[in-house]
Amino acid sequence: MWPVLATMIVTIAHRVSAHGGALNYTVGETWYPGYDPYGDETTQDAADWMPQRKWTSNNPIFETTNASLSCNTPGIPARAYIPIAAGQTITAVYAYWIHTVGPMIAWLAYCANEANDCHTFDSAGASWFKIGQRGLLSGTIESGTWFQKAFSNWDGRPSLWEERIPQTLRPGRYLLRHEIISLHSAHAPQFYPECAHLLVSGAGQGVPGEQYLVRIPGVWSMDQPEINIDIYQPEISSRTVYNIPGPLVWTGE
Ligand SMILES: [Cu+2]
Repeated sequence: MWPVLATMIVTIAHRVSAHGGALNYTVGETWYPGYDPYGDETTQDAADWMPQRKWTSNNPIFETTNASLSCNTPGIPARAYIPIAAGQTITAVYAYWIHTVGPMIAWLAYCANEANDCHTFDSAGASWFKIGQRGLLSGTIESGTWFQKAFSNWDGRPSLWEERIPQTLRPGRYLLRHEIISLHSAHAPQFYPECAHLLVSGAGQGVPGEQYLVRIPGVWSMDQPEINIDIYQPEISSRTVYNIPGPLVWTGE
């Protein structure tokens, strides 16, 4: 499995020179291919096996109010689901990642229509909650080690981002959203979101409270100093703390 995956990823990496996104997912030993933004659209749009919402460019989104901020452009729902048990870990696989500064956040949203069907669920109406976030691990905002910096690599191997589905989460169908925010351009944050469909099993009853829930777009704004930031400004560049904005992570406890 892994040599095949690595070969495919290197192929994609060579074809697409800039930026990036979540290309595949793994749960345990099982690999779920996502939407290849530079692959054949007709085949992928009709694919029964596709668990990732459609995206057609790995370019960033720049506007905090852009409707595509929820599930990228065009964000058309997928047909399939990645099965996962609450408490299990899912790994998002990126071909490679080149940016180094800014937070990375994993989100879930219950597909809150009558049928609990993500294929007919509009992400504009989603109530998102964080299940994990990764920020500045050591050093300073400008030159320290962010998770994003550790995540980026140039050696041809994929970058792996693991997050756990909260153990107590109520089972059902959910959107999973991986978001990388890159802050290397002063006052010009870049957002890289991709969404997948999850079918969560388990016996939990956990539902996050209102204080954990946000709309996307909505959660980010250029009024937030952590988003509208100039990391090269001396007073900011030397800081050793970066508070990831938005709600607290819901751990299920
Ligand atoms: Cu980029």
